[in-house]
Amino acid sequence: MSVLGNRVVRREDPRFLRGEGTYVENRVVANALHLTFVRSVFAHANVSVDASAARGLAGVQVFTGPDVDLPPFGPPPFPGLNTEMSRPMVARDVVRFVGDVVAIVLADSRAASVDAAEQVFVDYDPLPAVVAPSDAVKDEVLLFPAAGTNVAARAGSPEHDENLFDGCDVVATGRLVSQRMAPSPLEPRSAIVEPGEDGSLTAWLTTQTPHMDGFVMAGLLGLEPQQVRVISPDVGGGFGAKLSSIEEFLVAWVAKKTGRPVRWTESRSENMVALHHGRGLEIDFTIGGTSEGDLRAYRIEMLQDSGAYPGLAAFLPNLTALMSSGVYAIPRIEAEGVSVVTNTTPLTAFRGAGRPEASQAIERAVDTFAAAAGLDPVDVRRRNLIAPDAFPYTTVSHATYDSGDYEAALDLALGAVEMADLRAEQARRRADGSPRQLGIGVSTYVEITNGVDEAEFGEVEITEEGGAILRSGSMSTGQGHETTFPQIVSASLGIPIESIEFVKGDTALVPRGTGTYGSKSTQIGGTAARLAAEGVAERAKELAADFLEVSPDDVVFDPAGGRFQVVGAPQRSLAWSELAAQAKEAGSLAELKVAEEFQSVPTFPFGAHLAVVEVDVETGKVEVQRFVAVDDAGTIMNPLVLEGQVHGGVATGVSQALFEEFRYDADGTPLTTTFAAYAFPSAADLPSWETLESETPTPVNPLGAKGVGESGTIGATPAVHNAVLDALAPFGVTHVDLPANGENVWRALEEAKQ
Ligand code: MCN
Repeated sequence: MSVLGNRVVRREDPRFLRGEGTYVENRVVANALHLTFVRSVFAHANVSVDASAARGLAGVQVFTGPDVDLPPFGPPPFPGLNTEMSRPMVARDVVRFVGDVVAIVLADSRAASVDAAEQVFVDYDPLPAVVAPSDAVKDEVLLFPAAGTNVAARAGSPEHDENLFDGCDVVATGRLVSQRMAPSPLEPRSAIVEPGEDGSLTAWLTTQTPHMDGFVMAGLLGLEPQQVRVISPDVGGGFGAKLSSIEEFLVAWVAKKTGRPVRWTESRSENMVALHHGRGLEIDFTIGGTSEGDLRAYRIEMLQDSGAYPGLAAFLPNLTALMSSGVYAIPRIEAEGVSVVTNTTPLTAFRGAGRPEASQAIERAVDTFAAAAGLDPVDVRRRNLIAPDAFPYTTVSHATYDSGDYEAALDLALGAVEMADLRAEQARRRADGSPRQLGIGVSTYVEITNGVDEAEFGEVEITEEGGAILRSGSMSTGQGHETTFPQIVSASLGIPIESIEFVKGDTALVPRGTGTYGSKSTQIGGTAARLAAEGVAERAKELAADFLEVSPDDVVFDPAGGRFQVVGAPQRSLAWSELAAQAKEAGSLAELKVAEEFQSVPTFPFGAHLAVVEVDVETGKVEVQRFVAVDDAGTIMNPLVLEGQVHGGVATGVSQALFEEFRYDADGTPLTTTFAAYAFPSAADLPSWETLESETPTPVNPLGAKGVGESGTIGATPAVHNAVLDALAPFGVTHVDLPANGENVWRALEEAKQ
């Protein structure tokens, strides 16, 4: 039986559980300079920097804006982003958020560099700050006066069809604010950059994208790409936010400038303001349909907070628009988005990136419509789901879904609970006026992985012992690739996974790669590994035929046993170890090395989540009592790893529904910069999830796999949000802000009373 598809225990876990992982910060470097960034404490101000006192300290060097001869860091190369809003690598005259870099301080120890940073005096002349996107869009206070606007990008079309809701008996409106979140990886960012004598650099980075970082770093510093080696060892979570950022490039610039190794590790509070945030999208929705429950039209108007410098988030409303139809066949959709800069931490991709927002909006919209029409929200969903025989299916929002069975996923989730009993218990509590009301919420979702048709690299090489080395351009920041990728190769070669070395995250050892984001690794990186393994098996068959002195047509390869067998002669066969030994002797071992690149269109994972919550209507406190998750990511490589991904994803999704929100005061001062103030949940705050398996292969890659790394997050938030509102329905509450817990629930109840 193939190892693929089995619950193989993660190979990397013993290392992590014993504290034996190797992170950037663990690296011991002789003679290193320790870097501390001096960061703005004002959200918007003109600044002048006096570094003379710090520069007078023994062993201390300081670089301020004018010292750093690097061009400003522009928005990523997505269409439509305003290029007049670039970020100076070190602020010169003006700072635009609390956390903007104003100076770089170097010393021989971390303590000395932190102390010296306190001797850098920054004179702030405060400017009015604009914090709310709804204020920024008025263009009264401009972050980039030369641009003449705060608008960083637009999505969709501003044109409205006056007749969009024609023929709708029921039209409902609502608002969804997908609040700003701090990605909060367990491991904050670290960078060590070591200059070589030949002018090259070796950069140890906590990153999801080593190859891209090396490429950008070389370009910025005027080096050839091959002069920069990026090594990304174990990474303690990325969640979308550990992409190229200015800090790592500044560490590299300083290392090149001083000729000494330079190291930097951010503190938790620094990470909370400096690592880019996620979400921050406001959506006003209108949904219309017939009184029987057929959805006919849907419109969303989006306002995206991009933070002080437009990054990936400024582009994300395009993705939200693309996925706006969700799992439903809606004949008319309009989506319009505006992204604005504000005096806050820049926003980027965060687990789900654009797709959670789409599903949060459509799933709230469907429940809002059902309430307005007096229909059961599950019935409305069922009535409008895209049928299983309709794939490939192109939505009016221009996404072509590859495969799916949305009703089967919904039925699976519903089948896990006794809905009649739950509704009876809910009715009993409503009738009794119990302070602890029950709510049941459902979401059915679809998302997009490998959203921009990317390609990934994979190479398989047979070792002289008959094991294999797999080199992958994908990167793992906790997703378990060290287990699942060798499983894929093992299934094609019959070499046990223990004998497959997995190499990733080092640009000197892996020639190309895109890294990890958009839950694309398995479908493209995994497929590249599979194709490379098959290529190796093909070549090996020819060598085996040579050694066995028969024609290649007379050799069959048995991938289960890892053996090359002469047809009709059971005693004549070669195992990998025998083949490799003979190939080595014959000087042909190098032939057993194949590199592949696999490119594909996106895939569309889907699922259904169901939440049962108890809401204390006196305090607003919400507790999740049950949570059922069906997440279909096509063919499953490893159910254990997949469940782990769903668990983590659901935790993030539930946490957005109930706990986390990054907040600022009206002046742009962040209020939630520690885990004491930012409600990041621990395992104790979250219930056990019930995950149910569903497997609908995609036709777009030979593995049949879609992505799963973000799915749990995308389905979970609206299920919990809907459940809380279901509990509050008898009180006349129709809207509660996220996180839908505590104060926000209490406020919604108070407002409804009035
Ligand atoms: N898998 C599987 N069967 C499938 C699909 C995936 O067994 N049909 C397995 C894969 O082989 C892989 C894991 O599940 O081991 C996730 O695979 P995939 O969905 O292809 O996603 P990526 O590996 O590209 O991971 C990226 C995704 C993203 S975008 C974020 S954000 C996220 C996430 O993964 N960040 C994470 N999961 C995370 N998990 C951890 N621990 N830490 C993060 O930072």
